[in-house]
Amino acid sequence: MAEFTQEQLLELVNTSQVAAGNPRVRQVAQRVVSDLFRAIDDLDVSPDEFWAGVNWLARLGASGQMGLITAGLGFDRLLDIREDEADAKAGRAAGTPRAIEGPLYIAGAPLSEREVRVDEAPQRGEVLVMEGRVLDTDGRPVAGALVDVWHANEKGRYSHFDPDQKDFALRRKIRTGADGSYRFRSFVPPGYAIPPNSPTSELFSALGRHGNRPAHIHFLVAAEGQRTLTTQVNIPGDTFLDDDFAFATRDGLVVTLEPNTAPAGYESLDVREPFTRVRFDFVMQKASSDDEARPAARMERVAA
Ligand code: MBD
Ligand code: FE
Repeated sequence: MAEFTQEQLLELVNTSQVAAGNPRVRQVAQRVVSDLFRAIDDLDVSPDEFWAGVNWLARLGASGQMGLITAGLGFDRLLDIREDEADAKAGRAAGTPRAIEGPLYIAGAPLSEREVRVDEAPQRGEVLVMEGRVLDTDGRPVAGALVDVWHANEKGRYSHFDPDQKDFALRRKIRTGADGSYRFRSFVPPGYAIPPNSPTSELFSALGRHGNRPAHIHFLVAAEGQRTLTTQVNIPGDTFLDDDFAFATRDGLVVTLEPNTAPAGYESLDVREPFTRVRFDFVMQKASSDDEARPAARMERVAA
């Protein structure tokens, strides 16, 4: 009764049940456990190897780096590819390409109407003004869209995850005007590198991989009746543009940096010197359900 082969044990683990539970959770858990049992046997994983893996997962969870690992092992991009495929199949592939949210979004950034300075004086790096409109797939402006923007500081670090930065530093929300327009001032950010001496860097060095992302700016764009758009734009010329550790860069999202020597018209953003201008319109798909239009980031969506 209590002596099992591997197969009998797996069957017991997967079928034991005293209540209905959640059928979908049962289905996914059964599959994952089955695949892991098989991997342990196929690869002859030793007890020390197994417990080293569990120890690493425990430290990973405690470090708050789960989202770095999902990105670095390609899961975040996989979900985007699958959504793109579903859109193509449904004949609704359109608008600005989606790009992964990443693990560094924080909800609740300060809201401004139409424009904002995202950074704070003193200026760090090249002055950047990014501007454009939020449009629907028919080219009509989306008024009152909420454009959440966040990016790394001059050291490649994100506020909230960095004790040296103020709350919501380099995180802002902009509501588009009647013509769908938005604009903001900041600086051209550098790339990002995973923290050294961390569970993530431990795995990446064991895999012989680097943990760099090319310079980028994140956006979460939400508007009534439109499908919430999560995307990023990339700064051209970065060494890691085609070698992103998170596999997240995409055609159509590498912006053009335009040198602009005439700051007239940008006084409200305190721009008084030559600056780098980026023009970019966000094009949103029409939402096919209220759920698709929820103005929520990935963890807000699934929070109990
Ligand atoms: C980032 O800045 C990022 O955007 C992602 C996806 C993963 C790690 C750091
Ligand atoms: Fe990022």
